[in-house]
Parts: sequence; structure tokens; C-alpha cells
Amino acid sequence: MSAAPEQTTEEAEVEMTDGFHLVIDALKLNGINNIYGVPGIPITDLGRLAQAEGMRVISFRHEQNAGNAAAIAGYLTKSPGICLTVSAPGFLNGLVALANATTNCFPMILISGSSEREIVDLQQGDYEEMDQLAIAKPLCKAAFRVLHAADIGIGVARAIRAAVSGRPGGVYLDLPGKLFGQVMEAEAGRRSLVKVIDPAPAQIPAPSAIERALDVLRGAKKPLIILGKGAAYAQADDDIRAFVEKSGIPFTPMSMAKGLLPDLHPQCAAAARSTVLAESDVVVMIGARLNWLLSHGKGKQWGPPGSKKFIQIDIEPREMDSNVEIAAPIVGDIGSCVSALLKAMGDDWQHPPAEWTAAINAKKETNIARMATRLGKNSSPMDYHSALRVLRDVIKERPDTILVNEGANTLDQARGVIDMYQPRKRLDVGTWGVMGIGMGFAIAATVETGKPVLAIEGDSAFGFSGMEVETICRYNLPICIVVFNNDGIYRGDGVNPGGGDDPATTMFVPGSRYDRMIESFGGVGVNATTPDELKQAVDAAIASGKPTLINAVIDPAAGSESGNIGNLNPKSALKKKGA
Ligand code: ADP
Ligand code: TPW
Ligand code: MG
Repeated sequence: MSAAPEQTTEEAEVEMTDGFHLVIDALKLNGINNIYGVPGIPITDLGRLAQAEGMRVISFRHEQNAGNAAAIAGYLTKSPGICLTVSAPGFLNGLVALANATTNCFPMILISGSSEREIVDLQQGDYEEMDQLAIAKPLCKAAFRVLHAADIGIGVARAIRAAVSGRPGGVYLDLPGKLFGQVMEAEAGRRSLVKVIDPAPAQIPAPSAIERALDVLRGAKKPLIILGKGAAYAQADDDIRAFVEKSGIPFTPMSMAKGLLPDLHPQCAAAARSTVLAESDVVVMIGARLNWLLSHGKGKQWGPPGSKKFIQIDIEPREMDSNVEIAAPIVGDIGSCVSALLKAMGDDWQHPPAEWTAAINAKKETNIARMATRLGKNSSPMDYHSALRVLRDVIKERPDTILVNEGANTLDQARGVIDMYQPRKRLDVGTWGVMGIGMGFAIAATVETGKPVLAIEGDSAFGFSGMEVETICRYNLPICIVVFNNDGIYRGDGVNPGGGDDPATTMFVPGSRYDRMIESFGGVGVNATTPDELKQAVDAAIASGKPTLINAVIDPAAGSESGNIGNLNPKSALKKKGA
């Protein structure tokens, strides 16, 4: 007999692996244990096998929500969140979230299965055919495709580095269906994997940049610190606090940086924001961009032209001078930059003049008193303030709760009313002001941290990801959703200016009961018409950890067009009366 049968036995003894397992092993080797996605050809088995290998795989109802979950997982952990999608349509659904992650500087990796290269490139009409790599490229920080199982380790390593190093962002990783079934010897496979060492290396600022900044700061009579979500992301909480306190400079947080230092910190000038923006002479930007959210650093909001010098800390050198001149750029990672500032400040740093801090405190007191009057009302139907007073108290009592927030009035009013006490506890619509992040953010927030989530959602905002309440119930997640139901977008009293039977473009079915949606999936639904009912329902939800949706009935006439940013809304001078 020939040696053939023996050879077969020998071959059978060689341990083999395949593309599926290599992807999973590569992720796990790099400490990535959660996947957010939607199954289907060609990645159904990837999800199953990942679950079999002990990863947590959260299956969503729509890829955009899975993508948003991955993005915020990246923000919360500094490790890229993973979104897994099927080819063409699933990929495209995930792409909005990838672009949004990149815009917000959140690290994530969109891994998408794709169709066969040979067919796609000849445009022969494969199942879900699309040149996904080309489409993803302009919308993210980097895009890679792996064609050989032996390259999976390198592909995943490159994706991780690209996502988290320098300015974080979204990365696309294209995995054609054929790759998953490719087989290779397990030992060679193991050797092909890469454990990424120091994926986001420290970027130390130049000592001369630190000195230049301190020179500018020493000359300031009315200094101000603005903390952005880059500062929250950096997880340099202790050094940032030490810098703020040692400098004695008042600070104001951007939306998602609320809580990095407590909103009730004596140096917090958020309640006097317009005053400090207009009157400050030196502004220290830490992980915040001078984009539309800060009126590009110029204009009326910023006081007289030429009245301001900027010091900016950012990891991205090209951010400097993007809108106005930066007198003292400090390029580096925030942890290294802030600790270098702290060291160089020495032990005898002078706090800002008392007139400046006294003026801010006086303004704060006036504004807080004005707000207290509005918050004190017990109106029914509720207006924004009477409902938000209750939710402010909930966060005060349970400051480790993660707050997710979207909408227009629901967003702007909640941001103003609800004080935050801990870093990275406020997650919202970010740089684009995008609707639809709600349920994806809520799900990943609790999956990644184990903390309870309170999602405060406009009724319109909620609708963009509302089907994920089924996902929340399926995984039994401790998420309490409060829908601010004012029957529409901005307001619920719109009229059709054409006079026809169709409702106004900004209206929804009046008196809808969103609470009944969650009941159909086994969650707890509550209809709340008063602040007391709302408080009871939220307390019960947070205490029990049960998936809960509270339909908070809000006066349809309480809101204003576009919330706080109505000024950005172009209006026709020619429009019909009433429109
Ligand atoms: P906000 O919306 O809160 O103002 P932005 O998203 O506009 O914040 O700005 C965040 C900035 O933080 C970005 O310019 C980004 O490059 C920067 N950034 C993110 N992470 C770091 C880090 N670890 N070190 C330094 N800068 C960072
Ligand atoms: C992806 C435009 C901004 S805010 C908003 C829309 C549709 C909803 C506001 O109504 P809501 O809040 O949520 O009921 P409230 O309290 O004022 O009534 N599509 C996307 N993103 C944005 N930002 C929009 C549309 C928008
Ligand atoms: Mg609404």
C-alpha cells in the first residue's frame, strides 16, 4: 500500500484554523470583547462563533444603531468599538455611524462582510454587490481590506492603531465573504496575529510650547478654560482637575465634558457662559474645537474683535488656527500636556484677579435664581422645566447613572438644567447634532460600564432608533427611557399652511403612547402626566434595573423652533402666512 492513508491521518492531526476564527482571535488578543452588529450573509457565523468563543455579541435591529453603539463604546473605553455589518445595504446603514464617529473623534471599527472581489470589480451583479472600500474611504480616518487569512492579524492591528492613535476616529475594515472560509495551519495563524503594543502612544508637547502658553496665561486678567469632549475622552481626570484648581481659572464645559469636573464645582462658570465667553481675555481650550458650537471663536458672542488670545491643547496639529489665530498651540495628548503645564506652573502660581471671579459669581447667582423660578413650577401638562427638575434630582441622587440625551428642546433644556457630577456620564448628539444616537448609545453605555442609563429623548429623536427597545428588552438592560412627548418636532401645535387635511410637517399623532411599545416586548411602560408621576417611575426603573419607557406628556406649546439654535434656521421671506 502507498503511504497515502497515513499522510491523510497525519494531515488530520495538524490543527487548522480559518478566517472566522482568526478575526475573533485577533480581536480578543487586543482586549476587544464586545461586538455590536446585525447578522446576515456573509457574517452570520462570525457572530455565532464570536459568541461561542466568549465574546459579547449584541444583535441590533438596524446597523446605524449598532454603529452608534460601537462609536460610544470607543469614546467610553479608549479602545475601538466594533460594529459588524453585512454587505452593501447593511454596510451603508452602518456608514452614517462611522462618519459620525469620525466627526466626533470617537474610535470605532466598522467591520463589514463584502461580496466577491472578482465579481464586484467586473460589476457582474453579485448578491449585495458594492465597492465598499471605495465608498467608505472619504467618510472615515482609514480603510483597509484583507484578502488572505494570513493577513487578518495585520489588518486588525492596523485598524486598531488607526482608530485610537493621534486624533481618534472611525476605521473601515472590509472582509470579503471568501476570506472567512480560508483555512490555514493554526500555529501559523497564531503567529500571524498581532498584539498591538501601545496603540495610542503618548504625544509629549514641546517644552517651548508649554512655556509660551504659560507666558500668555500669566498676562491674563480674565482667563477662562473651556473643556471639551476630547478632554473627557483622554481620561486624564485627576490632572485636569489639578490644573484647573491650581490655576484658579473659571472653566466651562462643552456638552459632553459636563461632569469632567462637577457642574457644581466653585470654579464652574457654565451658568455665566455668555458672560465669560464675551469678557474673557485669554481662553484655554482643552480638547474642544472652535467649530459652530463655539461660534468659530469669533463674532458678537466672543466680545470685541481682538479682545481674546487662545491657548489650545489638541493632539491634532492641523486643528490649530482652523478658525482663529491660536496664540499658544500645545500639540500633544491631553494627559501629557496638562501634566507638563502643571509641572511648569511651579508652586507659586497666581490665581486670576478677584474682580473677575467675583463678577462671574454674581452673574451665576442671578442666572441660577432665574432658573430656579422656572424649575419650581408644577405645571400639568408638564413643560420642559417641570419635567427636567425631576430628572435633575435623579442624577443628583444617582450620579453614576449615564445620561443619554437627544432632541431639540429636549436636548438644549436638559443640558442646561441637569447637573453632572462624574466624567463621561453625559452622552449626546455631539458635533453634528445628529438625531438617532439614543438607543445605540444607551445600549453600549451600560454594556461597557455596567452602569444604569437614563435616556432623555425628544419624541422625534426617539423615533430614529426606537425599534431598539426590543433589543433593550431582549438583553434585559438597565435602561430607563423618558420620551418627552410634545406631539412633534420642536412643538406639537403646528398647522398645515396649505390648509389641507395632511398634518403639518413637524407634527406626529397627538397623544401617542410610546410606553405601550416597550410593554409589547415585556418591558415596563409608564404614562407620566405630572412631575410626581415621572419621579416615581424613574426611581422605580433605576432601582429595579428593568427596561423601562416613560411617556412624559409635555405641553405641545412649550418648545421653540430648533430649541436653542433657531438662529441657524434659514427662513423664507416669501413663505405663506402661518407656515
Ligand atoms: P467638543 O464638541 O466637546 O467641543 P470636539 O469634538 O469639538 O469637542 O473636540 C475634541 C478635540 O479633542 C478634537 O480636536 C480632538 O483632536 C481632541 N482630542 C481627542 N482626544 C485627545 C487626546 N487624547 N489628546 C489631545 N486631544 C485630543
Ligand atoms: C439625522 C433635524 C434636529 S432636532 C430634531 C430633528 C428632526 C427633532 C426635534 O424634535 P424632538 O425634540 O426630538 O421631538 P423637541 O423636544 O424639540 O420636540 N435628521 C438627523 N439629524 C437631525 N439633527 C435632524 C434630522 C432635527
Ligand atoms: Mg418633540
